[in-house]
Amino acid sequence: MRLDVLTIFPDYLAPLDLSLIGRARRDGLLDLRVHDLRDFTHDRHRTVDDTPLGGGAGMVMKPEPWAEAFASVVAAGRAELGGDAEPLVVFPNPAGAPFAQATAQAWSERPWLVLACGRYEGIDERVYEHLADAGLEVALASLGDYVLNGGEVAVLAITEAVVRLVPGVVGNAASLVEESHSDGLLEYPLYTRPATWTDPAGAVREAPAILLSGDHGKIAAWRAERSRERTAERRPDLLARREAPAAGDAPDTGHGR
Ligand code: 6GU
Repeated sequence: MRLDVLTIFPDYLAPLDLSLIGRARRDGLLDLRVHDLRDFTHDRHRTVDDTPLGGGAGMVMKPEPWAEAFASVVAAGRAELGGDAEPLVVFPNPAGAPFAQATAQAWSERPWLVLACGRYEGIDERVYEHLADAGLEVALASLGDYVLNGGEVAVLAITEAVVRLVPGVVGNAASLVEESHSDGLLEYPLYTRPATWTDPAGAVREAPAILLSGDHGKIAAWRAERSRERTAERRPDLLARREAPAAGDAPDTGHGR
């Protein structure tokens, strides 16, 4: 998979050299390039923002550096990936469609994502129109109902959620099957040795005996029950949705903006 990240803070993406993502890059499973948006400016101050037309607080990202950056990154990607490769262009944005596990799954099956980090109050709206008119597929994705200062932290999260689903990145693919959200429920509680543990306060804490029974059918049933119970308690919205999926629940898979 190829990932191009556009940002005015390339250093923010340094953690993508670490851990599982770093190993995927070194193993050739992930070709990740980070580009500095300011490299696509032409003035002495490398200006990427200006005051909002019509007035108001904060600054807006200028369209010209974005258009130049996309032209460059998309042309390079097409040349390197060959003939018919086309990117999905993702803008992390609190006003986007909710990014969910199904979004991560869909995007992990794509050959190429361009992740564009906005800052300040946002990006000039004409950039989105221009990209759509140029025939690019554009998606706005939100991590949740709160506001970050820019798209960089969201890109770290989206990249990790997506890349770990690329075949070969997580060594034991079975570990992706039963985790939280893979079936719309939260994961059951986990235990390891010692089966009897005395905590620092002196309390003796036993792991559930059924997990030591060796009866795999009973263990699976117990875990399914705990998943359901935990989801009802912590995320009743997920249970309701499983029973009656509503319009707007369908995670965005990359169409529209
Ligand atoms: Cl994707 N971006 C920003 N700037 N803020 C957010 C977000 C994204 N998701 C939640 N808040």
